[in-house]
Amino acid sequence: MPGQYRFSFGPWNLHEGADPFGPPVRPTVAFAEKLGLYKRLGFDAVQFHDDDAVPELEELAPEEVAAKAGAMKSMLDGEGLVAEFVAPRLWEDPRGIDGGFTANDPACRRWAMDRFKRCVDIAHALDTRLTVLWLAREGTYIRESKNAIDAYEQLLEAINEILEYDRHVEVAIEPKPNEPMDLAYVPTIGHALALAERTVDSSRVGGLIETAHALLAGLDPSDEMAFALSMGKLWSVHLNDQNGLKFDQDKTFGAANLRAAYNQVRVLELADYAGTERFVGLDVKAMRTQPAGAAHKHLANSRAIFLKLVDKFRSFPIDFERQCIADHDYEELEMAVIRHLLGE
Ligand code: XUL
Ligand code: MN
Repeated sequence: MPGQYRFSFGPWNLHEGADPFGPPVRPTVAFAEKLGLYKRLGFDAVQFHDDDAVPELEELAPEEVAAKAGAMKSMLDGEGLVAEFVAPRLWEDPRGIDGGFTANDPACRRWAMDRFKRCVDIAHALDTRLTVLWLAREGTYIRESKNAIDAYEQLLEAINEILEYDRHVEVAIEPKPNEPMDLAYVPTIGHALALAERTVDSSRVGGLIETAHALLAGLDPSDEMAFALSMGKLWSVHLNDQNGLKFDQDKTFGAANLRAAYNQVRVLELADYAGTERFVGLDVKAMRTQPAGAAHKHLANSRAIFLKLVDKFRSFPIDFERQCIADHDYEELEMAVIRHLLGE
């Protein structure tokens, strides 16, 4: 029996529609209202940034952070939801302007480390071991502004410090090659898992692969996932889609390239990802044109497309595939895939 997929998304996926060229176009949805949508849309878990869980945490004393994180846990319990992970949002604070762990200013590096520890405390309060590091501004606009060799050592030291701070915490690195930076450190899962191997406890450092981020690196998301799966290190995914090498679009899963989406589902199926009990995360944005009452459809649609592609994988004529492979007739196999996806 294959495992059952469980789905997650982040509260930022229900958003007001602002982009770099225009203001919000939809009213803010209150957090409690967002939580109410999860089960209705078929989701079991919430992805958190630290300040999604505890807003304005920089203004609060440690006891207040703990109390607010506890209140958030009760809200989750009330909805029958769990937290999938908590990620430190280092990229919005002025102290993170030059990157956190790789900032040139040592005071900023200390702040980033402290913020990561607060994030781990919040994860603990929300009853999850998993933290996610999207290394947003850990990189450069111009190469000469940092020593990249030192930067990789600083990232290693930061992860080591967090592994030692909490004996149970897990760190999943979410690689992305660019945006907001011109070039980011740790651009691919290969970089992330090589770094993981050098840490003091590599068994607690893995990866989260986002479709759009792999595409922005010019790589195939399903092969990136396969690499992490082959090492037992795919601890979450951010499924979405991306129409070429542009800004990070976070389109509905499968909306730009259905064949590539099928192959991501296929690799998760081949590895029995559902059996690992890790979540299928989405990181998708509603189109700016969506009216307020319909700005959640991208989530339910992405999940539905994922499940339809699971059915496609499970109903593929496997004997025919084997025969094509035995005959080296990959043209015939390609046609069979297309026919199957077209519903013939
Ligand atoms: C940024 C991105 C983030 C992370 C969470 O491109 O994907 O939303 O997934 O911090
Ligand atoms: Mn993401």
